[in-house]
Amino acid sequence: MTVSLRYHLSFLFLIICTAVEARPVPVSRSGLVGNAIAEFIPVGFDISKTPSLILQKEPQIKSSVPADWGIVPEFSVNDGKASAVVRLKGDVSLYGGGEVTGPLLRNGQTIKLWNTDNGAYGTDNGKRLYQTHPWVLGVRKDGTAFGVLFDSSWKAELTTNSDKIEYNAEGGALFRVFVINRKSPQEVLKGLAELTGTMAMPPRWALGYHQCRFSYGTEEKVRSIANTFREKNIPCDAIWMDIDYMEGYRVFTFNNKNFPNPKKLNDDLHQKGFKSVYMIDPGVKVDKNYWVYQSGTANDVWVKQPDGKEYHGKVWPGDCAFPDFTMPRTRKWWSGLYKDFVSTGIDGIWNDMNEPAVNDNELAADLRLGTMPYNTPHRGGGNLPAGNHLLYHNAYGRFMVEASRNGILAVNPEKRPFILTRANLLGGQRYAATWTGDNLADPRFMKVSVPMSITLGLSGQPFSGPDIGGFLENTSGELWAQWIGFGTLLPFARGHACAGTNDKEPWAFGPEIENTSRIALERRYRLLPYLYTLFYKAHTTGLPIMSPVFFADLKDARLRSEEQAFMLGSNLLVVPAFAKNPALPTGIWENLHLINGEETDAYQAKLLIKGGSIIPAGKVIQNTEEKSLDKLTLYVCLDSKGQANGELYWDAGDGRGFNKGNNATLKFHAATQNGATKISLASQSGKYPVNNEIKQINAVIVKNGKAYYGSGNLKTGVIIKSY
Ligand code: MIG
Repeated sequence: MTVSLRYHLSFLFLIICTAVEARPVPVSRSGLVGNAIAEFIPVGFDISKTPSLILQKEPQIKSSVPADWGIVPEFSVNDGKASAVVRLKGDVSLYGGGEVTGPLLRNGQTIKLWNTDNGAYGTDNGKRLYQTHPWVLGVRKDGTAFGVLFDSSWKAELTTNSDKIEYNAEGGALFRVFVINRKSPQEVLKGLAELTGTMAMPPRWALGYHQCRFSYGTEEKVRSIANTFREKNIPCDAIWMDIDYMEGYRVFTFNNKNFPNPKKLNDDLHQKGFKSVYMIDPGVKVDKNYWVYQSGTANDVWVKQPDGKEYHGKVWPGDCAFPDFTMPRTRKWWSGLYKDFVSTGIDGIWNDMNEPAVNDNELAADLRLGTMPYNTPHRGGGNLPAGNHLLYHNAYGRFMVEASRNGILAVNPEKRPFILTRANLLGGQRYAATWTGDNLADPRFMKVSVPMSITLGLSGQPFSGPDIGGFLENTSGELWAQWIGFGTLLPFARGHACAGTNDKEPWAFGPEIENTSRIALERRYRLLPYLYTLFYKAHTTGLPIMSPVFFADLKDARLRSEEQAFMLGSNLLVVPAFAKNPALPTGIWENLHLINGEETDAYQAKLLIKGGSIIPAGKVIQNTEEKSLDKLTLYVCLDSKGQANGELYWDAGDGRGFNKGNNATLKFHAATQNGATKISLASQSGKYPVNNEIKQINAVIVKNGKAYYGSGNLKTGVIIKSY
């Protein structure tokens, strides 16, 4: 090749590269829409083409972005695909991205935002899970922080490198970017909640332990599981009905043979202090004699193919039609389906397979999508444009749970709905809690469940947890014991098992591990007052329930990637038994023992209470309907000045009264003088008569590994001398 030809070729190469190079798109408008929250709108952004499916409400620009703002997105269109880049300076720890596997610290990670039924997700195929959270949290060396929200639901890729955050959509429609720039990650997460809303306050029973299996196949089996919990005094609040309760997997039906009397079953469960949760999938069996299919057809709610024919995909029942949830009338219709169903006394709903997952194995290998084809049209309506599946796929589950929630609320307006969903979109925390899908009974999945749930909390979704014990494959007693030893301390605590696997109830692994399970669950129930307080905080502010350890000390660089241990609120540190050399915060932290014998059980996570804090704990109860607060125990760990503070939030546990002042917040304070510590009620607000429930208070000061006891009541406080 001559030099000149080579020159010409490289010149040509350059031209080709420039042709597919990103076309920069300037910002047309930007401004502050809230306290240290900036909105950046690119030229050509059209809200009627890219509606926000994430934001809680349309923000208003109030003032201009300060000149020293620093975190500014650069928009471009690259080969017809919209993208945004945020360049970073200095040392920044990156987190977020919602439901992800892999490490807590996300520097150098890429994920696909395309909700996918990705069971047994591993380090290789786990770049793409069931949910979409186009959100990154950055924490600088000094502890100040920022968050970047890409307000788009398109199929996309999100890369979090130390020098830049990149979001590349697979569609051309430009989208907005929101940047929150505040003094701490906690403040940034509050900002995220200001934009996208918070988790609705769940009913208190949802904080209890949940027992599930695919499936407890008959009413008798459900009853015997429930009875065994009570006989064995193992706390539990809910039994779950997976798909086999249905008639041929037809949603909103009951199988006559195995579930002949769901009303009676639910009543009986209630009698014993259990709640019932039933699964509902989006796929509706194509069956002309099935009322849901008939009424969906009559209401013209089904997703259609580009040629106008009804789209059918295979799921459990065989050929299914799928509600086009982008249409307001579909959501209304779907809400209405819950009326008779929930009226049988159903307490909670589980929405699964709503990525939507479609079994399309019969398609050619290169078309195997596991969902609808990309060009499947969705009709939209209301504020929503018509758009194809690439735009709406990631919002399918979110629209479904919004409709489910509204339907359940309409049946029982005085009850707090509880919905668990597998697929969701950032913002969807307003409608449903989540779990981390089909994990494997394997220590690797046990360990990764910690950073997974922390990351969900750092992405606006505080109420999550894994299938304790692992869903797929058999679980050994050793793995179960390890997992339940800390799994009961995650926000959502449910044991689950796939069809064909061994029994995975707390007693299934012999008497010793049964005892380990009991202790682990009793610890959770004792912590209910503290947990409930954290849930309320999450509901009102958007702060996570489960947090990374570095939240304890934003300036301690050692803690930034700690992902074995975690925090519950800011006063309790949890160190799972599997943790090897976890990086823990400095300062005063004392061991907290809640249950006799727990300290000798090697499977129990270590609990550490922070110096200067008071943790309210209840008594051991078998379910959350039982009164927990008498006696109330205040665990106290004094700071170097002999002081401590703590808080308890309480209300009726269900209903909407808590929103109208029928709640109680008690603040406790401990102060030390002349060797005696007085622990007392410092303030009380709210109308809920919690004082009737707390007749006695026990206080326990933990210091240098020893415990010192005293008792009193709300009026007298507690005085502990000589320790
Ligand atoms: O194709 O309903 O993730 O928890 O047990 C599997 C049966 C469908 C997937 C869920 C799992 C559930 C299972 N479902």
